[in-house]
Amino acid sequence: MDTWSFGWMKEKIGDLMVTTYASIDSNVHMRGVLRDYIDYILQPPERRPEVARGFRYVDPDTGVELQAPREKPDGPQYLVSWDLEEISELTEDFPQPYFMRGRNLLDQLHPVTKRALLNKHTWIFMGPAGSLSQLHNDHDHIHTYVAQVVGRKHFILFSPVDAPLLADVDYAGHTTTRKSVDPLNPDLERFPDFYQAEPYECTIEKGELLFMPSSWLHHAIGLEAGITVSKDSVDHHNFGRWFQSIAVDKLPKLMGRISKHQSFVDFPHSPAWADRLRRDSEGLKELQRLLWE
Ligand SMILES: O=C(O)CCC(=O)C(=O)O
Ligand SMILES: [Fe+2]
Repeated sequence: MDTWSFGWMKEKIGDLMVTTYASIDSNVHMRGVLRDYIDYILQPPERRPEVARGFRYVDPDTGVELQAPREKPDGPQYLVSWDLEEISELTEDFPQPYFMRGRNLLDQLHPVTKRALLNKHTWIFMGPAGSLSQLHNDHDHIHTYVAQVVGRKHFILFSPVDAPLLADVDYAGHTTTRKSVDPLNPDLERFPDFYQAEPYECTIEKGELLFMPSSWLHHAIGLEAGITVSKDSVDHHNFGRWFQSIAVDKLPKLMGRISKHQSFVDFPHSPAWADRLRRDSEGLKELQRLLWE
């Protein structure tokens, strides 16, 4: 069986618990098993239930089960940014494309460092027709590629130069989530200069790959039931912005994560600040105050 078919996924990893969102930006989260989610994806839209069989709404922060979503779902259930590194036999199918081979800093980091500092860098997006990723740019100014494995997906991209016309952006031109324009239905009161921005549109099909350089904004919508894999990269073009983002802007978060990481916990002579942060959550707050106030 084709490894990357829905059938293979159901058979080999169908028991996995997954969390789906009502769009990349949604606070409506649902939890259930992958097998039931794939059945939901493959149902014709007119017969698709509101929630996949066996799935339950969960609180986005605590994961605790909810009777009803806290807001209206803005799209069908979407398995967003699922960590492909959980499924090691599949990760190997996604090396860097030829133009990034040997120059992606993230590939050269020790796996433990990468996990502790940076979390995950290879993602799957899986969903039915209509799966929605609202306009955003990616975390920490990474470059990314999206590889279409099953189905077709439509993308609208904008250059970072146009970002202020399309979204609330921070000092580094990075979008603040949930605040960008919907390019398919722009709110011209909030984004009066939307039509001055230049959109680039494309549809990617099975076997095609779209490379999105650091800070390019993108909006994606599934045209069919599909699977997309995306992989991050950092090279000399975005190193400065990436480093600024992970090591300066997110320093408190980063230190909290490092201090709790297994490799530090196991290490008998960890620095005093790491010990303190581990034992004392107030320590982290204090550090945050020091850095930000
Ligand atoms: O496929 C999608 O819905 C969005 C992909 C994306 O935003 C990404 O890989 O950065
Ligand atoms: Fe993205």
